[in-house]
Amino acid sequence: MNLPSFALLGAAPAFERPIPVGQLYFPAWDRYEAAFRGIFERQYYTNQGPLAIELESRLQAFLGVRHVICVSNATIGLMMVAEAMQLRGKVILPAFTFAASAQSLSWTGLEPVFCDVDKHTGQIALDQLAGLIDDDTSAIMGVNLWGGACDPLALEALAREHNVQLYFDSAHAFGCEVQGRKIGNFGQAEVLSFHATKVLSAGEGGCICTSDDQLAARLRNIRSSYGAGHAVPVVKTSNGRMSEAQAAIALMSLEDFPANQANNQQQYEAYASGLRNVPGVSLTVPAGVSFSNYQYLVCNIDPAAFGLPRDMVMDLLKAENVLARRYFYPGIHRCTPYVDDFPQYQDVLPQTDALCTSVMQLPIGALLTLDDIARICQILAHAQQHADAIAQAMQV
Ligand code: T4K
Repeated sequence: MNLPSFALLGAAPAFERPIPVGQLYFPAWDRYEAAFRGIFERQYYTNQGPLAIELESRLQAFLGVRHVICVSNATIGLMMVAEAMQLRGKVILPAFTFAASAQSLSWTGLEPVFCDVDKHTGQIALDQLAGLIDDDTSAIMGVNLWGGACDPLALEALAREHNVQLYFDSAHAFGCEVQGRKIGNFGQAEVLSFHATKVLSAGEGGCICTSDDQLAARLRNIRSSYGAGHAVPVVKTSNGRMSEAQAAIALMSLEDFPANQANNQQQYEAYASGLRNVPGVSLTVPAGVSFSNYQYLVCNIDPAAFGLPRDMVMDLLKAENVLARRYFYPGIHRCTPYVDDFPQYQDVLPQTDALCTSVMQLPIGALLTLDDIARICQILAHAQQHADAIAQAMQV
């Protein structure tokens, strides 16, 4: 590729259609049709219908967990867990996460305490956690990031030692294993996302996993103010029900998880080999897991070695119709309302701030071929080779 052929500089884009990040798996139409015909025949749209019940029981078997409570999305799942665990005061979580992790605390009247992350893995910095626990701390929320894990076994030991509760935002971690144990089996509860961009998709959806019978009963009551079976006293109820349409899609996606995981892993390896010799691009290996879903392709751009800053690389890719994303930017501590309410975190999370400026997600998943990946790697390699000229042309 010669310099003038970059789309950012006026050439035709490398891809005719935008290539998004995210799994975005769409099972064959005839399977959709059959599943949705069943919903029409039963004339039952929602509220613990047969597909939602089947999904919960299949997930329990797949994950090896006692209770799976399906919900309409992971954000509401996190809010429900904070409420059901009867948390008070402060909850420690990483600042390097999606807004929903912290927002779920705001919705339940809890104070977030932001912890920094490890600069290599992006996972919560274990060595800093103990120093953040005080008398007002009721829980730690671990976030299992990018198909990796934040050392849930070490977190369990730490939570026990300090007598605080522990739960996980495992939105990114469906199917991942830590020392052979599936995500979903750690802490008091874990929340998984089944958003369309995730490896297990319900379009929108998620689930809560727990082995605690009482917590599960409270969660079922909070999920829905009626039709919840065994009633227990809860202060608040909501509507976190998963519809039959969502459950139908998730059941197909669950069946195809092994194939989608294998496809992601093959794509990860293709990126690893395609980018191996590109200066300034380093791939993040899924951390702390014995098995990953490989649902995110995360790389770091070192501007000095690459010759361009991360955001310029993203602009260049976008012009080629490659929709790379910055998960996450900015850190939650720099977002409203936390930036105003908790100014004490502005200068104490250096690794979070550094990752926010260097991390970039590239497309991986069902919409992509290995040829597409080879082209994306080629674009990056050529951009790096022509970085000086591109920077000059773009007047960086
Ligand atoms: N905790 C963590 C750590 C999380 O990362 C998330 C969500 C949650 C909790 C909460 O989970 P949920 O409540 O969402 O279940 C996305 C997702 O919406 C969100 O699920 C995800 N994490 C977050 C990291 O990313 P966006 O705004 O970047 O995604 P969106 O909708 O723009 O989609 C990405 C790309 O895919 C775009 O280029 C558009 C394309 N796309 C998307 C959909 C849904 C398609 O082409 N087709 C589609 O159907 O937030």
